[in-house]
Amino acid sequence: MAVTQAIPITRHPYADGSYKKMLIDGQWIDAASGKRFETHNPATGELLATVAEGDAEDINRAVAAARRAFEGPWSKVKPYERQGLLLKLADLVEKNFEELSQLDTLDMGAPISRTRGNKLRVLGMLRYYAGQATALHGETIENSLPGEIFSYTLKEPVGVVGAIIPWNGPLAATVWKIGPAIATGCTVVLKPAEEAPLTSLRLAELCMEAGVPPGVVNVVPGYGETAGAALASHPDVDKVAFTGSHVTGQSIIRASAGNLKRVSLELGGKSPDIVFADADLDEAVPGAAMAVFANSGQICSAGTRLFVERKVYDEFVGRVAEFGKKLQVGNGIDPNTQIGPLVSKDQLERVTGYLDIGQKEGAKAVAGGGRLTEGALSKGFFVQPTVFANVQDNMRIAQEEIFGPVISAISFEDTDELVKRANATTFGLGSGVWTTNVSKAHQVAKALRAGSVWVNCYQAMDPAVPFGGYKMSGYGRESGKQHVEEYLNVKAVWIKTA
Ligand code: TXE
Repeated sequence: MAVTQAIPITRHPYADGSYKKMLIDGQWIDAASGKRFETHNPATGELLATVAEGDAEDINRAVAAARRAFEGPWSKVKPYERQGLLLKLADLVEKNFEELSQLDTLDMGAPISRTRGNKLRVLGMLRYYAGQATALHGETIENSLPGEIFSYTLKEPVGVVGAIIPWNGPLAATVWKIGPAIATGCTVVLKPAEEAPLTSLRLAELCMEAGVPPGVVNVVPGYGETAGAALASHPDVDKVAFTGSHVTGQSIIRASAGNLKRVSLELGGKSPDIVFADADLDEAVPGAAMAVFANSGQICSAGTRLFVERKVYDEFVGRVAEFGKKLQVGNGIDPNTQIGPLVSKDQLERVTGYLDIGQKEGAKAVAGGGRLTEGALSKGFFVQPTVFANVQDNMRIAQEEIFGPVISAISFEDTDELVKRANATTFGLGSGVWTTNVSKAHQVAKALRAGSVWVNCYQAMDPAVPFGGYKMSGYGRESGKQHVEEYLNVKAVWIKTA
């Protein structure tokens, strides 16, 4: 495995160690408490910025601003004008994309090749939601009542949306929440993750520059237990759109009960990635490896349970291990880096904890298996891309979300049995099938209980294609027309015409 050594990092204009305020009602302000927190580069430990630390009082202020905007001038803004704002924002994001991708890389560690590679998707999302803004419509419905009563539906924005996002892709996550809110005429209070708040704040600046009116997009950085919990339980928030862990997802549901706010949840996973012996193994080896190693395994739909047909198990797992060993691990800002650090010390401890658990459970690390501390890497949270062989279904490394670059390779023989085993998880987010047999691909795709099935590819995403979970991976869909529906209420109108 190659290791990227220290490289000089030019100071980023938005991560130069200075102080960043929060955005409420179009104003950049301090936290009511005056508190601040620090955000660091997980590759080097360097301080990137201090950030205003919002808590319940700031959430109250932001929700009040979002409510005023929702009931005031924003409600008069026409669909084509909301579309124009999103298109303007997309142009600004395009113009500033290099800066935004560097900011994601600095704040959460992902390789710059990955954050730059998100361009098409992020711009596509904004332009897709722009298109949706002028495509919202209800229905006229023929009813069976006696007499002359006409019925139709109106689609109305759900109201003030509390958006709570994680750190594993801040730019895309922010756009995924703000985009549908603007498209539908909602207003939003967004709480970025404490580990990586900078890109959301920079994007909020671009929203202002695009002309998004005050109060429509508010960003309150802070911690989950304070700012996040206050948003989830706020009586004047109409919907919470949450992405994060299933445990926090459960607490969001409990917190939402007070005013029965709408909730959509995009949670974790333990996704099966299934390789049949008839697959094109040359394609499947890098495909299955990067289904986990991409973003250092910090992707909710990563294909972490690698099921391989017994006939090719040894060969295939050996090749995936070799692939993992050759990956270039290092500071994400280096264009040659393929695998960056984990986001935080907590995440490092969690992942290395699972590396120990895997060994103790009797799995064999055929690649990686530990932390990386040589040279410049000693300052960051780096873990070797790891492949565990001889994994059994009931091991913790085969059941629990690790959220690190760790593959658990499991063998199978019988296809019917395999489907049951692949579905034997509390999660249901992603899944993969590698085969050259079209019938088998369709059969298995139908039988898997997961929100996405990728056949002979993994992690393909498009703004028009819905993404979301079954079971404990959450509910609601992001992307696609289903996403926009999550931000709309349906009103039935009855008119007696005679
Ligand atoms: O998640 P949290 P963490 C999984 C992954 C990871 C684990 C822990 O397995 O190892 O979760 O990561 C906010 N009320 N995923 O601790 O706690 C928090 O501030 C309201 C999968 O980062 O879910 C942050 O903004 N909000 C995942 C956001 O929730 C609260 C991505 C996510 O934090 C809160 C990230 C509370 N009580 C982690 N507590 C995915 N689905 O992609 C925290 N938050």
